[in-house]
Amino acid sequence: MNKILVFGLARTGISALKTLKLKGYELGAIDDNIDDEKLNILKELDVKIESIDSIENYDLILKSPGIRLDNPVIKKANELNIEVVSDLELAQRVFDDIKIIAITGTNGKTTTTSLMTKMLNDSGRKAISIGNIGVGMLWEIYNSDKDTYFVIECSSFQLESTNHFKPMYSCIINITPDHIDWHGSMANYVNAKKKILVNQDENCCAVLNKEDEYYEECRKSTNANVYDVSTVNEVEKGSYVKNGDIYFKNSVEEKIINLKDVKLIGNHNYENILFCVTIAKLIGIENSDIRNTLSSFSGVEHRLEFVREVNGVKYYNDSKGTNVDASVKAIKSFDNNLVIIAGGYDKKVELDEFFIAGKGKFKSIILMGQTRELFREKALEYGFEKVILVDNMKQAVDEAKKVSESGDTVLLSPASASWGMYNNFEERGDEFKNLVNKL
Ligand code: UMA
Repeated sequence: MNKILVFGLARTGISALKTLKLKGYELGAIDDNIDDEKLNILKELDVKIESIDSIENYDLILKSPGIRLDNPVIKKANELNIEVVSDLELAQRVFDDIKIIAITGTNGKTTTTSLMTKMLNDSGRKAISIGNIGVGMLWEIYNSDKDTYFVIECSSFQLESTNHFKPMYSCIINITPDHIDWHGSMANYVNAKKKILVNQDENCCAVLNKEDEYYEECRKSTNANVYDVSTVNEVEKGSYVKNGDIYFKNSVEEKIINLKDVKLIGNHNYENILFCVTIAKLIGIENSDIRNTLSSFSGVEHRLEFVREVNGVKYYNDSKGTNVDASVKAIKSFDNNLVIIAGGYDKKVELDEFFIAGKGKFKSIILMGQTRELFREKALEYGFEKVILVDNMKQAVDEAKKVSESGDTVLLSPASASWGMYNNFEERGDEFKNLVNKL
């Protein structure tokens, strides 16, 4: 593996090029949308730009997650038997013996990753959050000390292009329909997620959600030492909620904290916490340190984020609600009188659960983006009458202000990706917050 072709020149690609250059690899780069900025970076790094006709000169291709497997370059690489991997896989090949806590799941990845990192840091250990959380991982690892824990948020896009990835600790928080447009089927999506634990052995630990539909399937796919979490029932080995307290049990049951002392709210967040508690205990973090972190951690931006109260109306930004399940979890965190803003890029998933969760809660439904007509049809099918279609976020916020009254909550939780209107959910959430702050 001496000659590496880096495909995609954004966060993943640039982070990789800088690292691999210093590590002494022979490098080339390729991108379907090359521009002056990218060319300048390549010039600075002294890396050659390649085309689809010159890929046979390389031993391996590093694929950025946003490039589909049916991209012509990837198809040609497959024909030529050139291995194609994501940065998850490459990180472990380039750096020996790194301490990886790999976290995946349809929802809760970012919260769990951030909380895990904070728990490690608060206990005096070195740890950073990398991966799908927004940070190209190779450069971060290169610049970190050897004893650092790398808490990696792993997307299905990154996991699907791994072959030997073997983290010391893995977590699958939950698996519900998402990215079906990308993976082609639910089965393919589940298989991508399972890649986080298929190579783990008995020296590794996998933490799984006992209440998840795919729990058994995941459990059967790994040789790791498995720990369970559940907010519903006691588990034999792992973490659980019982009578309002969080417990961890390996051989002996230990009470960790009462839920009243935990800052995050919502059952989905309690699940996220149980994953972190389990890993923390396995690493040897003291209960008092775990408690300190749980009583101070208030969550991440764009996830059920309170923005402001205007004339008695509370505005929440849940732009990270990029799929139905994430938005259902957000909706369940409120009682009623919700003015919901939804819609965006079409991921070809069923929308029913969104409206089932909104029954008796949605006062008005404001819809935007590519999926707005699909949402409207479903809303009418489920008997909702106040449905408003808008063209952009400004109109959405203006309409929300018009239809809401004191005591209501306006919630942006689109149940759709932001693509088509924005580059990412952060931009969408930022625009929402700016508009709300100007009301
Ligand atoms: N490109 C091509 N051909 C293509 C597609 C893209 O050449 O067919 C090029 C583009 O011109 C661009 C680069 O590839 O230069 C973009 O690659 P990318 O989309 O993978 O962007 P990165 O900045 O490297 O971001 C990726 C993740 N993006 C995706 O998975 C789509 C980021 O996740 C991640 O934070 C980052 O790596 C660092 O690890 C974002 C995301 O939206 C947050 N993830 C999805 C999600 O959470 O739902 C999975």
